[in-house]
Amino acid sequence: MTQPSFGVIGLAVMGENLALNVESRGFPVAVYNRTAEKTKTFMAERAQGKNVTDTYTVEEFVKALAPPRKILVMVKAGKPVDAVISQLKPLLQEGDMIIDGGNSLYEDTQRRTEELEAVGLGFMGMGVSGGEEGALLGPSLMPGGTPEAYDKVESIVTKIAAQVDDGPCVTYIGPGGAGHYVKMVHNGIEYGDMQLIAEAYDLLKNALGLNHEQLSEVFAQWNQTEELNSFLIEISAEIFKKIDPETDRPLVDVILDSAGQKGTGRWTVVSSLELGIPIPTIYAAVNARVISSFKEERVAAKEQLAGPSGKYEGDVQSFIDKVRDALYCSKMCSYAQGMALMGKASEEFGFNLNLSEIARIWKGGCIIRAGFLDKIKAAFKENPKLPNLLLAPEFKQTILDRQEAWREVLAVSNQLGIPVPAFSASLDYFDSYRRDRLPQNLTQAQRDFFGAHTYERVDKPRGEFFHTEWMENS
Ligand code: NBP
Repeated sequence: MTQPSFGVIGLAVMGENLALNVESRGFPVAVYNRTAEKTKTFMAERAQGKNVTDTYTVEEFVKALAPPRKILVMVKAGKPVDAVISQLKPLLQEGDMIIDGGNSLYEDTQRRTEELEAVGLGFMGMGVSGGEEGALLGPSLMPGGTPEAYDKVESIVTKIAAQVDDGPCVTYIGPGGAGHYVKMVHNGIEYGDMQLIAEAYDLLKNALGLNHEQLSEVFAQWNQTEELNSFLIEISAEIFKKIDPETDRPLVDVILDSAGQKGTGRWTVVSSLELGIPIPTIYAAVNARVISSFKEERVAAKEQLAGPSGKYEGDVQSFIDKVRDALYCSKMCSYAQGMALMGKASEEFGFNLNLSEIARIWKGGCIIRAGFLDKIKAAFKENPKLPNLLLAPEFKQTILDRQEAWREVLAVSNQLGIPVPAFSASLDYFDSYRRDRLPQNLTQAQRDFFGAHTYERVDKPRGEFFHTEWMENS
């Protein structure tokens, strides 16, 4: 058996499946997991007869690998990554490389890159998306680090990634924490997509009264459309069909309406606030998960805070079509926000991101994979400096054509008291972005009134600042 030069540390769902994926493409693999029992189970149940070397100490793991070693770390983000790095560091030699494939915060990746490069070791922060199945059969990969480090892993990552019509779903993203930054924004967009879909579901179920078979049919039809065809719409159609064996009810109805989160959505919002790029749809999605978690409080509040209820009384099919349009318009706004955030981060952190390529590698393997990413790819290929996706010819006309339906859906939601925070945040984003005059002239006047913060004037060049003694002679 050829000695492996590629190893995986961390045999939870992602590590196990990535190790098997790498092995299936013809690369022998060594594996190690802190808890030995997991390694033994993995070897017995999934890796038997495969080109996988099991090891039970970090020393044994490093010895099993031929230099230059490429070590993929798939452990829980945060302290565990530092713990693994500090165990590996004294055992590795110049030219070896650690690849952190977890959902690490990009700033941690930046720090780890500097620390390891200072001692002659390579380090890459690689975003991996696609969940369990993607990891096994082909994920979308977002590797960041030096171009030289990428050259060393290119032959492997291009083989293990999902393959789409225009190549493997992997590309060199950029230096330092670029890969993890892009993965973080991918997850923020994923939060946005999931919330928008949840709002569409809420409207179809509660404003129209569709049952679960009808919901499944609508989502399956939407999945056939060029604009909404996507993994998340596809799995939603399947979810509505699933019956709970215990209660014989649709399983989705039995699931508690309290959403979890692991932090990447929140990090995306924090970064957007730091960089001054509004991402209200994604922020609304994060907040929607938070408020959903106040289950007991919401149940108690229902008794005290009455509001409108009832069903939509117009034509059902036409309203379904309008919800589809509202979903698509909102989705365009959400992606416009995510792409704008990456554009700003690219400038600010010197990532030199290729937004067209990023849209391309999200076409397959990852959770947000969708037909319409092809259009985003084309838009940024045509104009890499596009200030906002909504201005791209591919999107501009579509949103203009559908805005009336979008507005009607929001009006109906408001009348019926059905919360649609991400639909609303998207429309507010659209309306704010397209307005040449916003009411922040008053904000500036107030700031100058109470804090002498000064203001600029519409009839004077930008950069000239004025102050008024507001209470004088009044
Ligand atoms: P988890 O995030 O659940 O992490 C479990 C793994 O971390 C186990 O192998 C565990 O070893 C190891 N570990 C921990 Br916890 N502390 C450790 C330490 N101090 N030293 C060494 N090992 C330690 O696994 P996962 O769900 O496979 O995800 C791995 C990474 O990939 C995470 O960063 C995750 O956010 C990211 N990710 C996950 C998905 C997904 O769908 N699950 C998708 C994309 C990215 P043990 O067995 O000894 O406890």
